[in-house]
Amino acid sequence: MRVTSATTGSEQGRIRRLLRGLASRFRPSARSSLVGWTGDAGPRLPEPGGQLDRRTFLLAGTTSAVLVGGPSLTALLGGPTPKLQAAATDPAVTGQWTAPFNLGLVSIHAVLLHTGQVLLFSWPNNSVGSAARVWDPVSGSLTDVSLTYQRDIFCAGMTVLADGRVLAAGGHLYQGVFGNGVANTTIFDPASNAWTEGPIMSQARWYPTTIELADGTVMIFAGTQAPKVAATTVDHYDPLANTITTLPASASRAMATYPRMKLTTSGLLAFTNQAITRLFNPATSTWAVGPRLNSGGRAANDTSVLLPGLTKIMEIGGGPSAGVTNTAEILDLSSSKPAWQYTSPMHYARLWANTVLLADGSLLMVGGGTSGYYQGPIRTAERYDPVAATWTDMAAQTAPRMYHATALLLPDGRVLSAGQSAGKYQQTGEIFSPPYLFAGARPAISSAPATLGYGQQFTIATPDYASIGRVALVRASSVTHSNDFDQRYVDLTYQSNGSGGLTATSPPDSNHAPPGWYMLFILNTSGVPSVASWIQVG
Ligand SMILES: [Cu+2]
Repeated sequence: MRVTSATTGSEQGRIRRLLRGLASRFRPSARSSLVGWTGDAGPRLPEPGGQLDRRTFLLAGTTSAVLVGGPSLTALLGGPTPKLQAAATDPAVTGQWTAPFNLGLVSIHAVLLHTGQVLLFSWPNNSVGSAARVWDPVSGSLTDVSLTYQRDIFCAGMTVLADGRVLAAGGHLYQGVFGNGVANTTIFDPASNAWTEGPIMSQARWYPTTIELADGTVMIFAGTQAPKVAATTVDHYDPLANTITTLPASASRAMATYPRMKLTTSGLLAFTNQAITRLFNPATSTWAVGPRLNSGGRAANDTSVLLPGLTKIMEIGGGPSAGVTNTAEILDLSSSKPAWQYTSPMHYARLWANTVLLADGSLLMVGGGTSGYYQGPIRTAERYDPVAATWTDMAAQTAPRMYHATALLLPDGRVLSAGQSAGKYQQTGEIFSPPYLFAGARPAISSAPATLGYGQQFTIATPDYASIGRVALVRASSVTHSNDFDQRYVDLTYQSNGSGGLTATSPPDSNHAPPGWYMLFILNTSGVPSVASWIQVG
C-alpha cells in the first residue's frame, strides 16, 4: 500500500518554487475590461501545471497502512445517531459531519452513478491498473472495480455519458513521471462494473477537461502530453459511434491544466479561470475572448460553478496573482455587457477546495487550505446562498481535504467529501448532512418518469403537493482536482394539481440540460428536499 505523510522539506521547497512560478505567470497586466465577445487574437501561453511530482507524493513518507478508528461503516451510515463533530453547534444551522470512514483508496476521482453509487478511482496498486471502487452510500458497501491491466487513469478528465457510462479521457503514463499523459480513453459501465478501452485521442493528456455537449458528444480539451508540453488539440468523442475525431486547428489552444469550462445555454463553452474569459464555439471550432477576471485569473486550484439559473458562472478562491484568496467573482452571461463582479468573499481563503451544488441550489464549499498542497487545511465548510450572496460557516469536518480531495452531492441530499493524497485520513470519506436535513419532515416523490424529453410536461406524484416550493434537476457529478466537470442545477417550472401531484415542465433544450442522468428533487417551502428520483433526460 502506498501512503504518503505530510510533505517533506524538499517537497515544500519544490512547492514554493512552483508557487513562485504560478504567481509570476498569473500576474495581471492592464485591468482593461473587454466588453462583449470579439475575435481572439490573444497570446497562447502554456499554463503551469504546478503539480507535485507524482513519485514524490507516492513515495515520500511512511509506507504503513492507514487504520481509521471509530465506528464501522454500517454504524456510520445506517445508524440513527451519526457522531457529531461540532457538538456545540446546532445542525439545523451548521449541518453535521460523520466521522471519517475507510474507503479503501484515496478518492482522487469521484463520479456519481445513476445507480446511486459512487465510482472512486486513484493510482495503480502493485503491477496492475488504477485502484477503483464502487461505494454504495446507502449500504456502505465497497466493490473493487480496479483496472486489471496496466493502465493509470489517475489524472484523467471524466464525464458521465448520456447512457450513464463514464468516460475517462487520458491519465498518467503507467509508472511515468508527473506530466506524462496518455492518449487512451477508458470507459466504465455501471451495469457490469467493467472497464473497456475507448478510442485513442490525438494527443496524450494529463489533467484534461472533458465536457458534454448538447448532442451528447464530449469535447476533450487541454492537459499535458509530457512535462511542460501542453496538449493543444481538441478531441471530440461520439459515444454512439465510439469514435474520436480531432477538431480543425482553429480549435487548438494551450490551456491551463484542468481548465474550468461550462456548457452555457447558448451552446458555447465558457473557459473562465484564466485572466481572460474565453468562449469556444463547438459549431465553428473557434474561440472568442470576453471580459477579464477582476482577480487577474485563477490557477487550477480554484473552484468554479455554473449557478442555478444557468447564466452565471462563479469563480471562487484558488491562487490568483496575489496568492491564496477568499474572493469570489461572478460573470452574468445574460447581461448585455457581461463583466466579472466580485460577490461576498468566503470567510476563509482556500486552495484546492471543492464546491458542491446542494439540493436547494446553494453552494457548499468543502475543504481546501491556505498554502501549497497540504498546508493550512480549512476544516470548516461554508455555504453560499446565491440569492442573498452570503457565506455562512458550517460545521467543521475531521480530515484535511486539499490536494486530490473530492466532494459531490448524493441522491439523498447529503455530501460525500473524500480523499487528499497525504495524511492519515487520505483513504477516508466523511459525509455532510446540510442544515436542510434538520429542518423538519422531508417531502417525498411517490413516482416520477424514468425518462424525459425536452420542453415536455410530466407528472410528479407526491403526497406533499401542497407545500412544494421548488423542483429541480441536478446532474450527476464527476469531480477531481477541485474541478466538477459537468455539475449543473436546473430549476423546473411546475404547478400543483392538488392530489393529482405536480405538473412540471422539463428543460427547454439540451443546452440547458445536456442529455444524461439527473437527480429530480422536490423541495418544500422551507427548503427541505426530497430524496432524489433518477431521470434520464434527452
Ligand atoms: Cu494531481
